Formats: sequence, C-alpha cells, structure tokens
Amino acid sequence: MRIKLINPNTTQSMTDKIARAARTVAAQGTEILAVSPTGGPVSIEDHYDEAYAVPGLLGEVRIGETQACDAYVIACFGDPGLDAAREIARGPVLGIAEAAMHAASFVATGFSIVTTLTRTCVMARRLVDRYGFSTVCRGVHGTDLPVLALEDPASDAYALILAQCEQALKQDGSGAIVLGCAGMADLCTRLSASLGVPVIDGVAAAVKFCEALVGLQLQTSKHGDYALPIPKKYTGAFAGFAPRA
Ligand code: 2AL
Repeated sequence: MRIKLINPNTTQSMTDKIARAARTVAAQGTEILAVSPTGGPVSIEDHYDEAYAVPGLLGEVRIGETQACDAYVIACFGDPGLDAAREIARGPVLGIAEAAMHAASFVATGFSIVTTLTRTCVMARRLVDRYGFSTVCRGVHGTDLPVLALEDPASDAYALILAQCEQALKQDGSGAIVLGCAGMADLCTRLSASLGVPVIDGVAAAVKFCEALVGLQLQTSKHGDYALPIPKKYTGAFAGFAPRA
C-alpha cells in the first residue's frame, strides 16, 4: 500500500526526519511517499501559520488522488485541514494528533501532551476536546521550544523535553506521554526508555492506523459531510483550488 505522508510545513529536514520515523514502523510492502508543500510556512506554531499551511496541504492531497495513494497522514500536531482533506480523499486521512490520542488511550487511562511553544497548548487543548479526549488528557504542557529548534542538533531540545515530560507525569498523574510535534518523532524511543512509560509519536501511530484501516478496506465515507466538495468557481489567487466536478 502507498501512504502519502504530508509535512504541512516546508522544512525539508523535518520532512526527511518524519519520513525516517514512518519507514521505521511501516510494514514490509508499505511505501511511504513523504512530501511537503512547495510553498507555505517553514513551521506551524500559531493559528496564522496553520491557516496558510492548509492550501499547500490540500494541494498535496489532490495530487495524491492521482498517485494511487491508499491513505494520507497529516504530519503536524494541529491536524491542519483534516476535515477538508477527508472531503477530497477516497482513502483514510489521519492527523497525527488524533492518531496519537487514540493510541495513548489504548495503553493508559490518562495521558499528558508535551509540545513546543506554550501558545500552541490552546490549539492542542481544543483538539483534545474536539476528539472527545477531555477526560483522558490530563494536561497539555509547553516547552517553549520553537519548532525549528528541533531541527538544530546544537539545541538542548531533548533535555528540555525530557524534563517537561517528567514534570508532566508527576503533576498530571498520567500514564503516557503524547509528543505534541511531528519534529519530535526521532526522540520518541529514547524518551520512552528514559521515562519508563509509553511515549507516543503521532507520525508512527498514524502510519500504523492507516495500515490497519486500509487492511480493513475502510475508506473515508462519501455519505454526508465528507462527500466531495461542491463544484464551484473560486476567484483570484485561489482559482486553481476550485473543486471540480
Ligand atoms: C507542529 C508540528 O507538528 N509541525 C509544525 O510545524 N508544528 N506542532 C507544534 N505544536 O508546534
């Protein structure tokens, strides 16, 4: 099967890192097609970035529908454009936040999210509520690390994240950690070994859930609000994005 892994930000080193994490867990016979849009924000860490990441992301899903992709992963913890992507894709589309929260809830009664900038905690908390995990998520914690610091080997990202995870586990009384950024994918195994609790990277979780859903021959419903978007004209800079019949 072919899974298109879309990093909605345009930082290639992060796309490469996410692709490595995905391929590490992918089954034999699963092809990971890892891409980032040609234009958009280099990192997504506020509502504005998120809004401008969505057109490029949807463009990649649209291309994916001509590339025989069986499923898609949106590899950003804000799950930007998830519902719109589901409208235009035949196969399943998974956001890494939703996938990680589901995985965590299978292995612990409560989880804590450890993320990047503190201002993104509100965004994560909104997703927790939207996905129905309000009673399972016991805390959302920022590290004040910018997303691109995760790409800098000289930053002390690992130590900062480890310290925040330790504090979160103690403060929240939770049994698992959900990593709040795709750029943390490479730290997951090491963190889990140090902390002694399950640490969930949404990229890996989403890839494995995609394999399961495709294996179950489940596709995105085209009945109701995930039906193909209504064909109409778009004007100006977005004319090329118009839904076609
Ligand atoms: C993210 C992420 O996963 N990718 C990105 O650019 N920003 N999430 C976050 N909380 O900062």
